[in-house]
Amino acid sequence: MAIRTSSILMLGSLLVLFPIAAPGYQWPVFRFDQQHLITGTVGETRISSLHGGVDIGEGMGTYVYAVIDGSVVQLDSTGISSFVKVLHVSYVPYWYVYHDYVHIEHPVVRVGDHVDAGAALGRINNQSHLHFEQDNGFANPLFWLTPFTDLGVPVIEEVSVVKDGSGDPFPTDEFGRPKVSGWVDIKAKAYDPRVNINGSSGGRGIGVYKVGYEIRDQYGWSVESKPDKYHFDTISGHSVSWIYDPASTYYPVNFIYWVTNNANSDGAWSTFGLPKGVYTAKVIMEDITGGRGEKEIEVVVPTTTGICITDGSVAGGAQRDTIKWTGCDEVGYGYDIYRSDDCWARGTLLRSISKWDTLYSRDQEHFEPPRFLRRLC
Ligand SMILES: [Ca+2]
Ligand SMILES: [Ca+2]
Ligand SMILES: [Zn+2]
Repeated sequence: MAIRTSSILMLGSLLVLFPIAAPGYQWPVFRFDQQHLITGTVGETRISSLHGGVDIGEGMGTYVYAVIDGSVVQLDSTGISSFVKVLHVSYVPYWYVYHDYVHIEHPVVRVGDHVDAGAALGRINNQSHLHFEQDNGFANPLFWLTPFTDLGVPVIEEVSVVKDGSGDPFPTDEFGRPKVSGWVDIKAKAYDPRVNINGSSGGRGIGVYKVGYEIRDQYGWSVESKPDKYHFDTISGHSVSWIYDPASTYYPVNFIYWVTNNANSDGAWSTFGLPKGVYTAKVIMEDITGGRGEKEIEVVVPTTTGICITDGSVAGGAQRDTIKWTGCDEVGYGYDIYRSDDCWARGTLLRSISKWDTLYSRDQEHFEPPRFLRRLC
């Protein structure tokens, strides 16, 4: 994120930080110098897509004004998603930025008009909010709208773990703790409170800005720390289906995040090779001003469930190669074998094996180290 940032100059051994004010712009409804109720934000699920702007809760008929000067480049005065699109270009510093003011009826401007900051564009229609979008969802206006204060921190209502891929729950132990193995997905039902005009919590709820997690072992050592799996400076490159569980809804707000997935691809917490024991999975959510919510659950790794095979672990032979492993004391299980560059990230599935601990030499070329064994459960 380039805005609300700092320039760093190295002067000998002296590190100097020069805060540079964000470009910033005023609010698009009166009063311009006061923040307004935020009822939606960038990155929320809209089931088949992600919400690309900020929703400003104002009544039908409220006038909407340009936040910055520019040219009206597009306009649609029909339907509930009627909008006015304004392009601002400035040269020192060079900046061009598009703003869509959506749910505007009776626009009072026309394509080609120049508007100054504060010029009226039209009125909010029966959707009773202004959808305000910057650069078609490639930017988050909450970084620019000035002033903006957000005092309510994200609320994580529920954390759960499921099997990566199938989404099935794990069995639990006598204390109700999930007994995890293999690839684990962490899910969290969470929201950030709506933001009132004075920054206070305006009730339930809007999307969070940043999603991540941390895994600690029973001694408190962090075994995996990913506090920023994804965040919403933009929705570009973000996929609703990798971020949100399909049970999510936005009316009413019920956002269930796949915490272990990536913004645009699958992901999971790997328990392979972890010593058996009790672990805590902590979900971390942040809002755009750094307000932070956390919630953790205990899970149990009942047995060491995988082993990384590297050089020397495969005994070559004329007829077959024997894969050795440790930590697997049951019989009657099978494996999936994955190629892995680092023995941690899952690569290509090479083969599924049932019950055997041997591989025939004709498969040898497929099993060059490093490789990864996955036990099926
Ligand atoms: Ca907040
Ligand atoms: Ca996953
Ligand atoms: Zn919206």
